[in-house]
This record gives sequence, structure tokens and C-alpha cells, in this order.
Amino acid sequence: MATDGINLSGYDKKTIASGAKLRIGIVVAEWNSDITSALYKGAFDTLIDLGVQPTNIIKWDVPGSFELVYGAKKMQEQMVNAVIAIGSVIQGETKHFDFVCNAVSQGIKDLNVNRETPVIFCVLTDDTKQQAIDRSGGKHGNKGVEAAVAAVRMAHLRSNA
Ligand code: DLZ
Repeated sequence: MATDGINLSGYDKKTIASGAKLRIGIVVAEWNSDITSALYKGAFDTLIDLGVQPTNIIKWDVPGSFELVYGAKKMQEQMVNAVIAIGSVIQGETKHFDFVCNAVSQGIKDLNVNRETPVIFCVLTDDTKQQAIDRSGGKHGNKGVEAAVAAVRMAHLRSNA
């Protein structure tokens, strides 16, 4: 998935149904909080731009990306139309990176397969901090923006399907 020089976060508001009646849950990991707070801001601002009421955006914090699965599962039970899971995992010297990335991606996939409320994967899995900066409001855009667009689209797909 080569993204060199590409800002992936543009969207055409005209093509996205309004979020005015939606309630969206956002679960945010505290690890690498400079990155996850920038992702959260991108998601929040985009939800507002798409018509979601600020009071209908529910934010919970969890310690790290590993805890996003449990946080997202409990958030699914809060009468929300979609959930966004936000994290940033950065490669270190050990295999911890692989275990956390596998657990959170498989866990969120399982929530999508087994339960009704869609969960959007907004977890950066980068080799370096710079790569994370580039994707949380830097030269490659902000994955939080893309996650918010995905959440609104999936919430509508859920209610129309
Ligand atoms: C322990 C750990 C490490 C080493 N790295 C990260 C990371 O880069 N990003 C992240 O979100 N969390 C990390 N964690 C914490 C784990 O996700 C988890 O919070 C702990 O293992 C406790 O279950």
C-alpha cells in the first residue's frame, strides 16, 4: 500500500449523507497521545463538518491500542450508530508491536463480524514516529478524517441494509 506523497484525506461532502441524526462513539488510546489526539481532532472536526451534533459524539479514553477492542465492544452497547477506534502503534525493539497490531486488528475485525454496530479501524501501525506524524495531520493527511467519513458512511449503510 504505497502512499508516498499522497494526501489520502480529502472527501467530497456532497457525496456523503448527512450525519445530523447520528450518534458516534470514539475510543482513543492514550499511548502516543500526541498522535492519537491529532487523529481524534481530525475525526471530531470531520464529524461536525458532516453534520453530527457535538453532543452526539461520545469519547472514551483507554490506556493503549490493545485496550481498544474492549473499549469498542463496550461502546457498541451505548446506542451509537458507529464506533471509531483510534490508536497509534509504533515499532520498537521487540515483537510487542506485532502482538498489539495483530490483537487490535483481529479484535476489531471480530467485532465487525459478530456484532451489529460497525467499528472503524483508525489505528496507525508505523515503523517510525515521523510516519505517524505524516498520517495524523501531516503530509499524508489525517487518518482521523478518513475514519470519520467511514463511520458516517457505515452508519448509513447499516440503517439502509
Ligand atoms: C506496551 C505498549 C507498547 C510497547 N507500545 C505501544 C504502542 O506503540 N502503542 C499503543 O497504543 N500501545 C502500546 N503499548 C501498550 C499496549 O497497547 C497495552 O496498553 C498494554 O500492553 C497493556 O495491556
